[in-house]
Amino acid sequence: MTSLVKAGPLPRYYQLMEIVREQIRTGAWQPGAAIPSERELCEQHGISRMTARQAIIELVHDGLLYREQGRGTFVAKPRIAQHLLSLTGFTQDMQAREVRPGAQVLTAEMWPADDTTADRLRIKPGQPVYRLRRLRLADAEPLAVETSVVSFLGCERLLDDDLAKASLYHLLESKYDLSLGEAEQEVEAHSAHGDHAKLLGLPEGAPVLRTRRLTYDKRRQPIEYATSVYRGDKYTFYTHLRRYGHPS
Ligand code: 16G
Repeated sequence: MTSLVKAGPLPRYYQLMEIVREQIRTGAWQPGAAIPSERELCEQHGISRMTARQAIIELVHDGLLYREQGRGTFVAKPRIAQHLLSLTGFTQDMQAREVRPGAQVLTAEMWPADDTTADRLRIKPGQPVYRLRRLRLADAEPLAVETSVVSFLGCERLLDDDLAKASLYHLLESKYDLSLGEAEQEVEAHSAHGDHAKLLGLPEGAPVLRTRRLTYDKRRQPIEYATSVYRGDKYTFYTHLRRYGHPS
C-alpha cells in the first residue's frame, strides 16, 4: 500500500482518499467488504482521527464507500458507466456489465402528447402516443426513473406488452420491425425531489443526472423521446473524444 507523504503539497485527507481509491481500483478491497475502522486507519497512516474521518466522508459522498449505522464503512459497488459511443438500451447496457437488469412499470398508457414531446417527435400536440414510466433496476437496486414516449403507427399495441420483463428497444426492433438508427442525448445535473427521491431511495436534494434522449429510426424518423433521472452516486456517463482536423 502507498504511504502518506507528510510534507507534500497535497492535504493528508486527500492522500488517504487516493490510497483508498487505489485499494478499490486494484480489487484489494472488494465491493461489500468492510474497510478498516477510523482508529485503524489513524494507526496505519499516523494521521489524526479528523483526517481519517474527512477522507471517509468525502469517499462516502463520492459513492465509493457507504456507511451502515453501528456496523461500519464498506466498499460500494462500482458505478455503472453508460458508454456514449453507440446506441444501446438499458437492458443491453446492464447485460454487457454482467448486472441483472430489471424494471417496475409505474404507468403504461396512451397519452396526448404535450407541446415539447410533440415537437421532438414531429407530431401534432395532443396526438395519442404510448407513454411508459419505469423504475429501472440493476441487480434489484433502483437506478433510474425513465419515461419513454413512443410514437409510430400502431404504437398502442405496446399496451399489450409486458415492459416489466421485456426490453423496449428489443421489442421495437423484433416485434414492431423498426430499425433504430441513432439518438441525440443531453445530460444535466439536478437534485432529487418528491417522487423521484422516493422511488430511487435517495434523500431529498441528493444529486441526480437527468437525461433527455431522442431516438430515431434508420430513416431519421423520431421514434422515442425519453426523459430519465439517474442516481448521481451510481452512474457515470463515459465518452471517448478524438481530436480531428486541428492544425499541428
Ligand atoms: C435507455 C434509454 C431509453 C430507452 C431504454 C430502453 C437513456 C438515457 N435512455 O435507458 O431511452 O427507452 O434504454 O431500455 O439511456 P430497454 O431496452 O431495456 O427497455
